[in-house]
Amino acid sequence: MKDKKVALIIGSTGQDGAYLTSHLLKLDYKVVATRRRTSMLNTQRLDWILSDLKSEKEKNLSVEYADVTDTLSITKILDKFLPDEVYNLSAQSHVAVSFEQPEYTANVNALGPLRILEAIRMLGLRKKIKFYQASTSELFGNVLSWPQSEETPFNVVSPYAAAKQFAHNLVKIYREAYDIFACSGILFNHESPIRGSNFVTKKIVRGIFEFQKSQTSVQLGNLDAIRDWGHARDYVQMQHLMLQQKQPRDFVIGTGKETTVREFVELVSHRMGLELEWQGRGVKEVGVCSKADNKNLIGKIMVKVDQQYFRPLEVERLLADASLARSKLNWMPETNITQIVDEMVRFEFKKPNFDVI
Ligand code: NAP
Ligand code: F7E
Repeated sequence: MKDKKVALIIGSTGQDGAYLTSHLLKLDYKVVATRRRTSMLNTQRLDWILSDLKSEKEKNLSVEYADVTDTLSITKILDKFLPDEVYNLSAQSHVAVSFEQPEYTANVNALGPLRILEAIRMLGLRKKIKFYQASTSELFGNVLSWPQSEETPFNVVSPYAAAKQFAHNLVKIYREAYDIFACSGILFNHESPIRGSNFVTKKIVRGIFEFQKSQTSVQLGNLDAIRDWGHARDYVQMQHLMLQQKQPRDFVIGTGKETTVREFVELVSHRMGLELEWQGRGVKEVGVCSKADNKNLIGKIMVKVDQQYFRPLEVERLLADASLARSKLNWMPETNITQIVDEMVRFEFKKPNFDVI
């Protein structure tokens, strides 16, 4: 019998890590999934997504401590499990937080992948391991052309993106200098019910859910930012497909559809049976409830703009051209924005405050 492939997922407790772990277990991989030592439980997303995979999980999943700021832990885990595929999904992934903690962000997002690639090289595993790096549409930053493809020049505007650009360049350098099968997925925003609660989509879904219950308003920053939002479940399939190519290369992944933060608020409100009217401008803008079954909600402020959620520099508009992924890997996103909203809202009603321990 052929041995199972072994995949190491660094950052398995995050949104993508949980979906990818589930996807690879279903594809009959042995999965080594890393978690960080934290003072409270941090595996609830992984546990939730694997709850229907009990037997695969017991047989084929090993959850291990590792941290990309700790070279020894990375070297040890590579040496112990000798994986066929390594997915580096670890990051300080919040763009606004990267302005508050630029050094930490660079340590995790830039030096983290460096430590992994060097460990692969120094352990003599460069011919065995295929490496995936989680790159990002934030590399396009203050974008220089629309829509953005693999050919679009980068123009980063945050410490997060600067660190990710270092990692992106490094992947190319290790591929060319040492012949390591290494590639980067330049992924546009992707969401899901298990999106971290301080990203705007989850914050909106949770905020409007709370408004319905207790009439508290949700405070947001730039309502006019435009994003190309897809579903994490669709995007992790692409991460795996990228490592099955004959030759390593980087791909842009997105839906090719634009939505503003404001429109996302309207979609979520509508899905919850509410409508709102926008009043005022700039930091004085509010969204006032104009339709609801519960008449007590009408006239109440659902959404407030708050200066503290604006960033020192903003990525205003992103839109993917993922035609290379479509033609070379036969990949298409399966979930549209209305379905994403629907899934996130249904989850919030079933499991309010899921990630709050
Ligand atoms: P996420 O939910 O924030 O997950 C990040 C993961 O990295 C978590 O498992 C986290 O552990 C782990 N981590 C953080 N610091 C670490 C360290 N020092 N050592 C080891 N692990 C560490 O992010 P995501 O949305 O799943 O995104 C996955 C990757 O794709 C990230 O690299 C992100 O930058 C990138 N990306 C995301 C998007 C998107 O829209 N989601 C788009 C483009 C690129 P804890 O659970 O303990 O915090
Ligand atoms: O912001 C605006 C904000 O934090 C989206 C990460 O996964 O995708 C993500 O980064 C937009 C921005 O995601 C609030 O200014 C308004 O324009 O949900 P976000 P992001 O910054 O696009 C990329 C591709 C990654 O790689 C990252 O890892 O929404 N916005 N009001 C707000 N954003 C937040 N977080 N909170 C607000 O209150």
